[in-house]
Amino acid sequence: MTPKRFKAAKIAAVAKTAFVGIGSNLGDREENLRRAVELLSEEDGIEVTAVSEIRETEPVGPVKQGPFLNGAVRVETDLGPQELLERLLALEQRLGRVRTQRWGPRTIDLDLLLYDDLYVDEPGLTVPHPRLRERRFALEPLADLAPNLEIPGKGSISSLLAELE
Ligand code: GSY
Repeated sequence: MTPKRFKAAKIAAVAKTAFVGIGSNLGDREENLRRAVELLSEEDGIEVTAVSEIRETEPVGPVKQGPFLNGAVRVETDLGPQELLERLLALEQRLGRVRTQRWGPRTIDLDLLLYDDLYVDEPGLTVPHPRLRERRFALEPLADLAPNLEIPGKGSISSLLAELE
């Protein structure tokens, strides 16, 4: 009997769900975000499964700068969290991000917000993102995609947003 042939899947059957925050406040912000999502979806081992609403948000933090466009993306991936983070950093570079000033303006920001129900605290990798709780600009897009999602050790996204009210 001839074995059935299957088209190779882009990602393994056992994939993890992760959420990536996207932001831009330099150059053509909308185009930067659009291109980031496009490149992310072209990466091996990453499938973009949902994109939140994109919102204009006031800058948060110590640096005076222009407003951001922020959103979030849900991905299915067979990469581990460290490898996924490395891909995000490489994509930021491809999209022209130059790290000159901490907290400063940027063409693109790709933040690993959540990876499955994993809690990791290692040098260079903290998941859930360490400042997620304080960041309405990250929580609101996450709420578009998964309002009832539990953030390990912190509660649901909607309850964290309610705490910010
Ligand atoms: O890592 C976040 C970069 N960032 C942002 C942002 O994405 N949005 C808003 N509204 N303020 C910010 N401040 C910083 S730093």
